[in-house]
Amino acid sequence: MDNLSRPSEAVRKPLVLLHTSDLHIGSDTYHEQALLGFNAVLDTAHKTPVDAVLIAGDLFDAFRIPWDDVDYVIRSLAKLPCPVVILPGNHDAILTSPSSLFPFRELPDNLHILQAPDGEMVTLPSLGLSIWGKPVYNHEPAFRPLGGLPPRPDTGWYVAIAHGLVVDDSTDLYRSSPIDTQELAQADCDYIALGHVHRFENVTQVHPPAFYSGAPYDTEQPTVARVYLHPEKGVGVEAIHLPYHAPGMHPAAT
Ligand SMILES: [Mn+2]
Repeated sequence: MDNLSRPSEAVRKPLVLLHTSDLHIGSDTYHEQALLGFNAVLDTAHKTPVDAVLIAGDLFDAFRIPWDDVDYVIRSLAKLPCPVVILPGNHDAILTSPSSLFPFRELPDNLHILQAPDGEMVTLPSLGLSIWGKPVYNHEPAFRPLGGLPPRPDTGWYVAIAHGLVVDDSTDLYRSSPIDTQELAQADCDYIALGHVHRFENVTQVHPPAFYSGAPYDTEQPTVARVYLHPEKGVGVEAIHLPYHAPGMHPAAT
């Protein structure tokens, strides 16, 4: 056996990912709108084929929200015909507290919640896709959402998920959960799926493509991002505009 007999890098197949964030289910301020936004994301995932759904943080709004909301969200995600990878954001204490999802006993097989404080990798062999993310346990300047991104796996596509604020330079590092432009530029992966800012935004630093998906409600331009991973054409990202339901508060980042 020599090196030549080893299989080369697994063939990357074209994939379509649906990238969302900042749904804030259970919000006191816009409870119904949050559910409408979530439903719009589900509709998008059901109507057009997607290989995986990525939720880049703030799926839920707070630790104490109606259990019916949690139950509805988990059961709805379970009905999607693809894997769902969830990165807890700074509002998602319900996802990082060991016992809070206990009533489910077992979570649905297609649900992957990245809970390891130092970051966690999910590998989906059937898709040839690895996804890494570090959940927000402490929303503070010392927490670096992209810090410690592991080296690229040997095979397949590699996507990072991060929930935090992209800052222009080191003078902005007093902000909580900062992601600086150097980290974006140096990340050795194929796509960075971002959450925390409630608007669709391209923050790519030459490479790799890095986008905020925007929120599916709570903004006059609700969006979800569709990400195309193609072995020859490269990576493409488009904003899918969702219905606008009602006026609400418009925080740039909460
Ligand atoms: Mn957030």
